[in-house]
Amino acid sequence: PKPCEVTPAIIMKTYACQRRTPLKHHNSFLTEPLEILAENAEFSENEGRSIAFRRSAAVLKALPHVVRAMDELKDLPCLGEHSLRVIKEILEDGTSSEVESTRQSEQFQAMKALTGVFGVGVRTADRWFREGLRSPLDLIHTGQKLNHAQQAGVQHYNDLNTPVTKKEAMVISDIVERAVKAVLPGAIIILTGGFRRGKEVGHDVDFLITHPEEGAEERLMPKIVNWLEEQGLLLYQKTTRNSYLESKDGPARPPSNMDRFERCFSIFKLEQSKMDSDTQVEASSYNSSTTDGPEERHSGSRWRAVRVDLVVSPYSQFAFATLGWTGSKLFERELRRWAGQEKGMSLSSHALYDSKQQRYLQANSEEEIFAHLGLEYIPPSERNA
Ligand code: DGT
Ligand code: MG
Repeated sequence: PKPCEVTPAIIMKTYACQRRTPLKHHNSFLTEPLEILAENAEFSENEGRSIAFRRSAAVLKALPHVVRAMDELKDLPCLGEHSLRVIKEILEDGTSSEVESTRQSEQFQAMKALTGVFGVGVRTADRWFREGLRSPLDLIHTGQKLNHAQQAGVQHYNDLNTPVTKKEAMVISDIVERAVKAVLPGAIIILTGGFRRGKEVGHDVDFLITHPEEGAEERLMPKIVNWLEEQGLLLYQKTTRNSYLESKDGPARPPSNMDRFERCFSIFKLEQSKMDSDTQVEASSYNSSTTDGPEERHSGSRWRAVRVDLVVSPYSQFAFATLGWTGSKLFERELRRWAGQEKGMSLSSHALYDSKQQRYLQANSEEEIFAHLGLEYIPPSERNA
């Protein structure tokens, strides 16, 4: 070793979309507690506070080493006073009292359980909490009025809270591919969301579908859904129609970051082989009955419920949709913030609008979008902010 080797200073950029954030990092012992506080802030609808904790956690995820002392953090961006206090406590005592009491709190646990029901958001969960409800079972016992999504959410609660494996995602990919190819030959289907970023498990499986011939994708979703329903593969689905295309004056500037694609929130019935349900998952549910009673489950667990999101995009918006649906959620948020605050642009999953030039910037790939934004290209596997 050279005599006076100096550790090079780490240059940590401010926006998560300027940095590489791998899936596996060195500081989970700090990021997980910070994300508990972020989640708790979301439960009380304190978005600013939640984002602050998530940004702090994201900076630590991008560090190439384990944090051992507070002075290693002094030149890092995004670490607010509160996050630093929590980090300090963990470095000194091994745990943070605030995080541990949050984890143990009745409110946090109830909100986690209630928002864990598919179709239930923070508002509804909070109302139920204030009415004294604590778990999905309480919803049944007190005879709460539930919409269709929530009914499915309660019915398949355990399955939907069991992480989806990559293997299961691959089986579902095959099914979706068969469905789409059957109703629109030549269509393109990509796996987006966490699995595209290299995650081993997810809470759902996300797909984006398009066709190279612009317009061929219109009204595609009902056909896909029909095909899946005919095969008995769906336990629940709700399709929302694209309203972006239908606005009066052509592609209006997207009003918010909520996108307007044709989208299907669904729950798949995934057949599992009886022999070895851990290692062999099969997509063989042709002419399976629609029995969804627990009897079938107890006598061998032959299928399980999995959340699947399908999105259809016109070809001209496909690059934007791909970028927008790959995540992570914080990475997406940071991209939009960068575009707005640093570039005077407005980015959505449909388009990129340049306010200075007063025009849309076209792109055929994610690389081109990063280039328009003046950002170094970050591949999906390093968007795990
Ligand atoms: P997961 O499923 O928990 O393993 O993690 P992700 O990263 O797959 O998260 P997910 O499935 O909630 O969403 C995938 C990405 O899609 C997410 O990073 C942001 C984007 N996304 C989700 N919902 C919407 C939406 O309503 N509009 C838009 N534009 N993007 C969305
Ligand atoms: Mg996902």
